[in-house]
Amino acid sequence: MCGNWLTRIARRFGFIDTPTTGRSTMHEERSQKRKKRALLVVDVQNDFISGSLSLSSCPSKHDGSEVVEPINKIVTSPFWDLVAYSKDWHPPNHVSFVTNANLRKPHVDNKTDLGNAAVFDLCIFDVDDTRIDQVLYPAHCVQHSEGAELHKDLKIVPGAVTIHKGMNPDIDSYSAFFDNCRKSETILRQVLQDADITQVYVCGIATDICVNFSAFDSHSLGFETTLIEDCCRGVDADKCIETLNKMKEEGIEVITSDEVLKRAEKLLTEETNQ
Ligand code: VGL
Ligand code: ZN
Repeated sequence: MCGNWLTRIARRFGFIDTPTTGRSTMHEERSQKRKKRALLVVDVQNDFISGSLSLSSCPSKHDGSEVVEPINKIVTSPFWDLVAYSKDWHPPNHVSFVTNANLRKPHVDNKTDLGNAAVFDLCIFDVDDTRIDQVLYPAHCVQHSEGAELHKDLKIVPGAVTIHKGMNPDIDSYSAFFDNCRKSETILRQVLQDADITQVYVCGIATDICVNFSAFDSHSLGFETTLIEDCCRGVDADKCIETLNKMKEEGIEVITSDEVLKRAEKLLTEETNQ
């Protein structure tokens, strides 16, 4: 175990060659060092734009459809080595639905009347002796429903990966990487690692919820993480500002889609001049 670990570190820092590839050429060394970028498009689904959990009916009153144009502008760029779209993908008995508040046992610390629970109430459930803190929402993004589809005008690039999340009826999943209890994870981390991705750019809906959790998980997993702010809309405008400030404090870069295009252009010029 210890030997394997040392070997991996030594290989990572270039002290030894990997036995499978033998001595690497200059070209291979350059491409090994090259940064690889992924774009993660979070939850650009009908229910958050025009459906049951439309941002326009949330405190922010945002128009979620406004993310489509700036995302379409960047998503087809050769800047990306990988593009992933996440989808909130809930079963009908999901713990986050206000209509299901009565289905589960209240935890001793719960203060909300589960018989009269309302949207945005915080409930505390006891599921198999695990405490589940859950904000309630209208039923949304039910598996295979129209509301769970991505917005019809969003460009889907060939070869992109779809990440489904929130399938466990008892545990919500704001992040495209892990559920809210970090008990299970989606395929996203593995997909990014298999493609040697080092940088993850995040955009989509909602800035203060699923985009927030996905970006922080990406950062905590060691990916250089960037938020594209004009490609995001949120549930609560003040919380969106708080989210962006916290990101900047903790080392998540916040930029615009125009800056992404500038970087893409610069990279293309560098590569053609090599
Ligand atoms: C989301 C609330 C509930 C999101 C998902 O995508 O931000 N928000 N489920
Ligand atoms: Zn959800």
